[in-house]
Amino acid sequence: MQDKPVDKKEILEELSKLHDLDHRYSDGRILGSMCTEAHPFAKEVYCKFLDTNLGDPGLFKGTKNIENEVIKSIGGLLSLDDACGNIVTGGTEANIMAIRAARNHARKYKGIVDGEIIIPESAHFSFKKAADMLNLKIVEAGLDENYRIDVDALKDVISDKTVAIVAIAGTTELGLIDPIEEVSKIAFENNIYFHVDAAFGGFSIPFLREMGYDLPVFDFSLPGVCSITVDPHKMGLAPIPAGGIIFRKKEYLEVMAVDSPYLTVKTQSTIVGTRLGASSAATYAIMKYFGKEGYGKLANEMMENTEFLYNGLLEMGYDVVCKPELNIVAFNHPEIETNLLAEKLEDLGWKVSVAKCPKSIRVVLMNHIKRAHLKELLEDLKEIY
Ligand code: 0PR
Repeated sequence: MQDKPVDKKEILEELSKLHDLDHRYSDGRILGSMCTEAHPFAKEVYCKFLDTNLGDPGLFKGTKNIENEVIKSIGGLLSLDDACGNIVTGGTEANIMAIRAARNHARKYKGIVDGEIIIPESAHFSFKKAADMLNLKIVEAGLDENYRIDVDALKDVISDKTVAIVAIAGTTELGLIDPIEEVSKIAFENNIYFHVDAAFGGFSIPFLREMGYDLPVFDFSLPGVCSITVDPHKMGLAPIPAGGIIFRKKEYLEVMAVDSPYLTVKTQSTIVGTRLGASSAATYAIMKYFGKEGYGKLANEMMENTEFLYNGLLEMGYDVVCKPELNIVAFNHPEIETNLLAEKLEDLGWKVSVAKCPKSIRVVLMNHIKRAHLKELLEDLKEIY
C-alpha cells in the first residue's frame, strides 16, 4: 500500500482500466457461464442493503425477515410450506450446508462416524469440496446411456455408511434432470438423507412445468427429498453472491447449530458468520418484480433460444450430445477434435466451455445470449464446418 491517500478520480481510472480487461455478458460471447448480468432493479436494491449483516440477525431484524420471506417463497415454488434455510454465497456453500446437515444428522441418529455420500458422476465439483471438508468419502454412481444417474448403480453402492444421496436437477455440463422421483423412493425406503442440487434448474423447472413443459418432478412433493439447492444468482437474475439452501425440516438446521454466545442469537447453523443481507434483499426484490409470470417468460425465452441453436447445429451436421432438457446445448464436430474446435471458436472471439462427460463444447443459453448472437455463432460454425 502506498503511504499517502490517492485521489478518487485516479483510483477510478485505474480500476476502470482493469475492469476493461473483463469480458462483458452484454457482448453475448460468454457461452459457458451459468451466471449472467443481474437485473438492474436487483442491483439497485442490493446496494441499499450493502451494510446489513445476517450473521447477527438481532441487529438486522428487518433484513432477517426478508431472508425468511425469500426462503418461504422459494420453498413455495418447490411445494413446501414453511420452508427453512438460508440465502448463501452460491451453490457450493448451499451444497456444503446440505451435506453437513446430512452428516450431522446421521452421526446423531444413526451413530455413523466415517460416512459416505453417493453422488452421480455428473455432480458438480462442490461435492468434492464438501466431502473433503466434512471428512466424508465420495462414492460415485455411474450414469445411464442418457447421462442421468443410473438408479441400479445407485442401489448397488448404498451401504450402512451412506449419510446422503445426491441427485441433480439441471446438471452443470448438460442441464439434465436425474430421475429424482425414483431416487427419492430409494432414499426414503432406505431412510437416507436425499439432497437435490437444483442450483441451475431451480429457477426454471417450476415455471417451465407450469407452462406445460414435460419436465419431471424434482421437489419436496417427493417425500424422500430433504433439501434442495436453488441459486438466485444463476437463472434467478439476482446479483452474485446469491445461492439458496432450502431444508424440509428445522431439525436439519438444528443438527448443525453451534453456540454463538455474544451474538443476538444463541446459535448459528450457517457456515459463514458475517454474511450479506443484500443478497436476500435483492433476491426478494427480483422475485416480487418478476413473479411466476416474469420468470416463466424468461425461462421460456431461454428454451426457445436453446431449441434454435439445437436445430441450427443439427441442420449443419454437428453432433449434438443429447436433446436439451433445460437451456444447455452440448455438441461436437463430426471430425474436428473438441479442443481444436474450441480453439477455433476462441480465435473468433467466443468464450467457450468444454464439457468433460462426454467431451463436447457446451453452450449455456443464459439471458445475455440473444438470438442475434446465436445467428453469428451459427454462421461461424458454418464457416468452420
Ligand atoms: N451445483 C451445480 C449444478 C452447478 O452447476 C454449480 C455451478 C454449483 C452447484 C456451484 O455453484 P456456485 O458456483 O454458485 O458455487 N456451476 C457452474 C460451474 O462451476 C457455475 C459457473 C458460473 C461456471 C459462471 C462458469 C461461469 O462463468 O461450472
